[in-house]
Amino acid sequence: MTSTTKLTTISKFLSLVLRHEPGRIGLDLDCAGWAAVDDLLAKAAAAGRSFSRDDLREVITTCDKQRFALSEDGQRIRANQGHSIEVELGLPAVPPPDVLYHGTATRFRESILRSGLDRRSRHHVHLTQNRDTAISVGQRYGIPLVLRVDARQMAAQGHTFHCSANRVWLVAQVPAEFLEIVT
Ligand code: HQG
Repeated sequence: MTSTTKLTTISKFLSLVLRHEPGRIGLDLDCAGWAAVDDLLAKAAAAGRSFSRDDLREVITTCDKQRFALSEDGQRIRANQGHSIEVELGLPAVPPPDVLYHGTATRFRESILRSGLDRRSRHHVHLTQNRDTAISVGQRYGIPLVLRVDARQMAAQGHTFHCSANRVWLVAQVPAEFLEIVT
């Protein structure tokens, strides 16, 4: 059993190289964001970030947010969402639940109410069905601001939603008219 601290460190490293900067260790991702596990292990080790295949499996299976997925044959790994680099995850469009939530920082309140939620450096705006999850996402910034998104109306007006393998709801933007402050 690997320590939680070590698993968290590996998870953060995987987020970095699988979502944002594969080039930092010379890792190749295909257009759908997959990296070969052997290549990842070798290049991580060469960069001084050694961990085993078992460590990797443990991160994937125990990670609270299920951030990473293995291919069916176990040979490839990718991040389920959260990329800033260009990848095509191939997620189908799905009808959203009526209400979704977004957790953010109270200091963004005025800007968001003025111009809506935009995707910033990521591919999509990240939304959740679970209000508590939105609170914890917001708490990363300090005092959280939780917004309710009228996803039903958005979908009715033609906005396309996707749901990642780890149940994060993804949309290109949320215009301000669909937002309401919860807390
Ligand atoms: C904000 C974590 C001002 C937006 C979390 C957010 C999530 C605006 C920030 C995942 C704005 C972007 C994603 C506007 C958007 N004015 N601020 N018009 N529009 N923003 O990190 O949603 O642990 O890219 O509210 O749990 O915070 O990495 O997005 O605060 O699921 O797996 O701009 O990251 O998951 O920040 O977090 P981010 P996020 P992981």
